[in-house]
Amino acid sequence: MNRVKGKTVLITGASSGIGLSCANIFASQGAKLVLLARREKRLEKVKKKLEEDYKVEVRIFQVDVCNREDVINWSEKLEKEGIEPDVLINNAGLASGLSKLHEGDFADWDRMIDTNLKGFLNISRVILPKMVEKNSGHVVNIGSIAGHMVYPAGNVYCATKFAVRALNEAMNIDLYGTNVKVSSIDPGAVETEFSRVRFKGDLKRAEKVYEGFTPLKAEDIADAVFYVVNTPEHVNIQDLVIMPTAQRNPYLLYREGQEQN
Ligand code: NDP
Ligand code: 8X3
Repeated sequence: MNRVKGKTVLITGASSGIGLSCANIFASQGAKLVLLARREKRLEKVKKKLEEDYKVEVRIFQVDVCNREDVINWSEKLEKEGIEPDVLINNAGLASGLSKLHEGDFADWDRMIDTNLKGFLNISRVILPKMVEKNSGHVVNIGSIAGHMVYPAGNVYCATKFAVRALNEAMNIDLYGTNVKVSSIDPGAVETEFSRVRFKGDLKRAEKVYEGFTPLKAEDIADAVFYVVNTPEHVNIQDLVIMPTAQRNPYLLYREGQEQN
C-alpha cells in the first residue's frame, strides 16, 4: 500500500547521497518534493530529472541549514506559498576531518556542530510547529552508528550523532500526545560523497574507506526511509540501525585481503 502519494516530503541535503536517493524513491511513489541544499545547480538537475521521470511537483531551495536567518526567511516563504510538509527528512550533515581530539581542528569542529546539530535544530524548529498544529506529520532523522558507539578519531562527529540520537528521543517525548511521528535511521558505512567531504576532496583516501567490502548504497537507506514513512498511522519506528553485512560495529569491519582487527 502506498501512503505517501500526494504527500509533501521535505528533504534537507538532497543534492547528493542519501538525500538524493530519498528524493528519487519518494518521487517514484508520487510524493511532492521540497528539496534543500547549498549547491543550487545540482538541485536544478535533480528537479528536472524527477519531474521528467515521475511527473511530480518538485520545489528546490538553496538554503544553508547552518544559517538561522536564511532558514527562518525560507520557512516564512514556504508558509506564504502554502507549502506544508507532511514529512521532514533531516538528512543534511557531514564529517570534516578525522583527528584525535587533542590534535583537532577548530574549523572542522565548528562545521560539524553547526551543520549536524545547529542546522538540524534550525530546520526542526521552523517545520515542527505546523505539524503539531495539524496534529499530523513525520520527522525522519538521519543519525548514524556513530551515534551509538564512538570510534577512534571520530570524537566530534560522533558527538554530533549522539546528539541527533538524543534529539530523536527528545522529539518523541516532546511530541507525546500528538500524532506526529519521529524516527531515526542510523546507518553504518554508506558509499556517498561523505568521505570525499570528510577528507576534503582527497579521492584516494575517500575510496580506501570502502575498499575490501561491500558498503551500503544510498538507495539501501532510502528504501528504509520509505518503509518507515509508509507505515500506518499507528506505527512509529523510533530507531533503525542499518549496517553493511561486513560491518558489525563502527570499527569492526571485515575487509577481504586485509589483516583483520
Ligand atoms: P553526502 O555528502 O553525499 O550528502 C550530504 C548532503 O548534505 C549533501 O546534499 C549536501 O549538500 C548536504 N549538506 C551538507 N551541509 C549542508 C548545509 N550546511 N546546508 C544544506 N545542506 C547541506 O553524504 P551522505 O548522503 O552520506 O550524508 C547524509 C547524511 O547521512 C549525513 O547526515 C551523514 O552524517 C549521514 N550518514 C552518512 C553515512 C555514510 O557512511 N555515508 C553513515 C551514517 C550517517 P550541499 O553540499 O549541496 O549543501
Ligand atoms: C558515518 C559513518 O562510520 O564514518 O556516520 O561514522 S561513520
